[in-house]
Amino acid sequence: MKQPAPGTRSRQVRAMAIAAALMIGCAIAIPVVANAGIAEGLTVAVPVQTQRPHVAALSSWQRAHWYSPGSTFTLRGSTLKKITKVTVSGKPAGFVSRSGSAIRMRVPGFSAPALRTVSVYAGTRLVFRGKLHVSDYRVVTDPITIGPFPTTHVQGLAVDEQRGFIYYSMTTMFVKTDLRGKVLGTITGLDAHLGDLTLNAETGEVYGTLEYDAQRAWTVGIFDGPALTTMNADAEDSGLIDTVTLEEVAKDWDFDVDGDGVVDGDFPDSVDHRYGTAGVDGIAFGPSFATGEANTLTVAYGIYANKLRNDNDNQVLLQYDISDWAQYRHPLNQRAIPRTGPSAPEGKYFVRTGNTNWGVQNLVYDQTRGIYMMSVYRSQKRDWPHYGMFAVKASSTPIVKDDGREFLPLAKGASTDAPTGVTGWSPRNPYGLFVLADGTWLVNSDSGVTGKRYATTRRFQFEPRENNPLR
Ligand SMILES: [Ca+2]
Ligand SMILES: [Ca+2]
Ligand SMILES: [Ca+2]
Repeated sequence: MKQPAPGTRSRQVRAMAIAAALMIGCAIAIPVVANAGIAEGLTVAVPVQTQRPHVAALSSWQRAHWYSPGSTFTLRGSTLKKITKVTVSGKPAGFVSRSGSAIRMRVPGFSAPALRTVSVYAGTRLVFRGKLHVSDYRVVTDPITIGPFPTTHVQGLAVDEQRGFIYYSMTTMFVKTDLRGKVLGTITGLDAHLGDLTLNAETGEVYGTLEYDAQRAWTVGIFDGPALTTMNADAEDSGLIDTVTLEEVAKDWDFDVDGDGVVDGDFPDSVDHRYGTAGVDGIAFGPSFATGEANTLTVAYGIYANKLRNDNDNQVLLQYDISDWAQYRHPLNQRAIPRTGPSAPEGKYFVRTGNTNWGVQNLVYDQTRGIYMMSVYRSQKRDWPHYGMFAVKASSTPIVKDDGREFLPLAKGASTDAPTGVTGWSPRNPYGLFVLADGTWLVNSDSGVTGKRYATTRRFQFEPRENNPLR
């Protein structure tokens, strides 16, 4: 390529600088001695911007949230009047409203959900670049109904916003859909009770409570959700499920409470089974109560309803650091559940709510409010309130009782029962809960008959002052 003659390049630099200065309209020309290696004895005009349009970065909330085409996002900053164009991955975003410090933009449509680049221009000049998750799906605004499935009712829900999947536990079936509810795969052949679900956002794997009562094996089933792409994949042959057995649960279930030398079988009226332990159900990832460490797994007990004993008036939560669980994971073998797992949890906590029918049904962590929420089938005991949801702050300090047990206080609900001090909410029974990164709640309801069962997922805002807080 031919080199420009000495002076040509410097004239171009100067012309460009002056053009830029004129475009901004308030530049001041300052004589600058250019690098002698480029040209000698030249002056160039350097624009000084006194009113540079400024766009603040998109907030982490905006980046994390999935936007549907047609929905809006907001750019904030100062002196935004000069902004002439905003694009999302090259497609123009529509101005909805603008003020001096905020512009609301409409998200353009795309054929596939992805992380999209937001570019903001003042004239031809790019003044900001950021990222927004854009999805063609409307999971979060429209009700989704799936089914019918040849099972009993829906038990749990987990949503992977990043990868675009929803997972359902249908008691004996595991169902994967896209964010519109189109079924992408199912796992059948589960000879167990699959209860609540949760998502390990780091790996995309789904963790669910999987009970093999006849073998007295209470496990966490780890489902390779992203890899499930077929209908009726076999629970064992597909290789999609690992189990980790929780021996702590077996220790409490096997406890001979009345000391007659015999541990009763699996029935609610039994006096055995310490704390009324029936198994496991609620499960959620969230912070550790002991260390605050994120991505700690909490598993809640299923508890028998029994009005004739008092050691069953608490929910029981076990917390596990799963970072060393690779050593315990074993492919599902339903004839002989591998009893590999941690011998004890990192933390074991009691929450006084009164006895409830089957303990914690759904456990979720709401990161925007810093609370764990437990939904239950209500208490049958006369002297206790019959709330359906209870919250515990992740930051709460456990209170150690004389017998060494650690108790977590309830966070204040919409109603409080003065005699017991129990506080909570009274929603309609959810059959699966999940809280999205932006703090909106997804709630399952159940319909149909056994053998032809449907699940419907709806989006709600959580209103902590309302007795029915999900509306
Ligand atoms: Ca006994
Ligand atoms: Ca359940
Ligand atoms: Ca859960």
